[in-house]
Amino acid sequence: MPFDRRGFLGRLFASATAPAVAAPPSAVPVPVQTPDLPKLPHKLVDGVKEFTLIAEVIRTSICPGRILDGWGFNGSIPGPLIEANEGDRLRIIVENQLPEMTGIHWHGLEIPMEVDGSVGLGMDPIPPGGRHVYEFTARQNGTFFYHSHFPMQEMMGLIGMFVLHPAQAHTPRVDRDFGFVLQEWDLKPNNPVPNSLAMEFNWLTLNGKAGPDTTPMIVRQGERIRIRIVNMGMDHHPIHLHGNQFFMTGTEAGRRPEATWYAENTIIVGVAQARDIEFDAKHLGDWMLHCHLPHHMMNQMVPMVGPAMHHPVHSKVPGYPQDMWMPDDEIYNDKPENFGLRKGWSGAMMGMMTMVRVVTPQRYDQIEALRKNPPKVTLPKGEAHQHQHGEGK
Ligand SMILES: [Cu+2]
Repeated sequence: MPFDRRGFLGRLFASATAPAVAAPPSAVPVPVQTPDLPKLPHKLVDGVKEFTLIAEVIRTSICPGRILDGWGFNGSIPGPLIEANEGDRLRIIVENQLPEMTGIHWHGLEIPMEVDGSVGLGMDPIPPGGRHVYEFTARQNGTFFYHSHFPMQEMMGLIGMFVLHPAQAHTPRVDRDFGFVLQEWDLKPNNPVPNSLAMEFNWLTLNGKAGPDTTPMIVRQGERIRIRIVNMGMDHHPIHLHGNQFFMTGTEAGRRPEATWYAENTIIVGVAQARDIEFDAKHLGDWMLHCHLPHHMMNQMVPMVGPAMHHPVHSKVPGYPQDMWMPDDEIYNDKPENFGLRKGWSGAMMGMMTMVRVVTPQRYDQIEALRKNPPKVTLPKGEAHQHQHGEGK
């Protein structure tokens, strides 16, 4: 897509000169979709939105056959999305079902120090079996996150996205709003417990899934899309979108002025940062969205050591083998969002990788029908579809 200079300058000009006109009431923000991740429910108690966040040990699967025994929230690694509005009074009850103390920090929020969650400075640690009530008014909007304020617990998975919506949608209003949490895992063979001391990682996930097990984003051609990405690992991730230029419209500190936007197709999401990108989905296609670090586009990397490296083929061709191609479509084709993908598609999807599928209205309706009435899933042998809740009790 060529850079749409006229459109960009037109918007820039308009934002610089047009009087501030309040958006119509229909322009409320669309809810955020986090593929493969649940949303944390809340109840309204005397005008306060009350959430219960349970830190616990969780067994999950990041790819068929690859179990992760990590730590997360409410049965999910990363934790479920917390979604609320600017101006809301929030009460978040954190229950610690971990075998050790913890404390949860609300990253990027301007709130009193006593509820910031920095253990030691503003509060005591929450002991195992204990609970702590955080209550504050949300005075910002944007993409934030929550995480354990103990670093090794972060590396075990205790992280989640926290979105605060403005009262009226930012302009241009998006039709769809997606959110992803990036994580890294060092999983040794035959050990589902991540090595939290690692500096190198062999499994890379988006919302707790490695490609091709990540669920694609489905959008209709012509819609405007926002994707929010949060990174809480050891590495910075250059996230690349195929076939579409986008604008970075927000950071972990909220919305950026439109005059500062410029076109990109790769954006570095640094550690502890959030990045919002937006684009008009003009081009039909199954467009990859992935970290571009070569190692992060892989699953189950292993060093080239040991007897296998002395095999005759290996000694004739130094460095062989390197890349692999293991399409296994049938494991994933039961997922409605994968309907209609080209044969062999799963061979291309690994590691920190997902897709934006820009589809025709007809294809969109087909996928929607499948989502409402999902096909019967036949899981292959060895599939780890376990989701044990509350193991840490
Ligand atoms: Cu990366």
